Amino acid sequence: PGDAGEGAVLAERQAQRTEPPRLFQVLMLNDDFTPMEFVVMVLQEYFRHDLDSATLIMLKIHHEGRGVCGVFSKDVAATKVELVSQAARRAGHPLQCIMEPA
Ligand code: NFA
Repeated sequence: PGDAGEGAVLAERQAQRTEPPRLFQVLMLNDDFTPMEFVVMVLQEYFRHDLDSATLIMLKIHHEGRGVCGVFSKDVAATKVELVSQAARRAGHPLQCIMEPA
């Protein structure tokens, strides 16, 4: 009576052992050649930003040199970097997309 029970105790121990997933920022870097419209398109299509948000992030990158596109688990961040880098290469733009621990 008033006791959580063996199952609940084991579940609590398991919860304490499990580390929260580490998060990674995906960023884009400024360059002198990639069109602003391409960067806005990438932010909308690959990161699900709306036009206003995508435009603000693109301008931040343009003026400050880098900007955060989103924060994801490690595997999702790595996939975003790969897909964006491929899209930029395919379009002939030098746009750089990287990830770092959040
Ligand atoms: N600096 C680029 C230009 O003037 C635009 C740009 C913004 C490129 C953000 C890369 C990232 N065309």
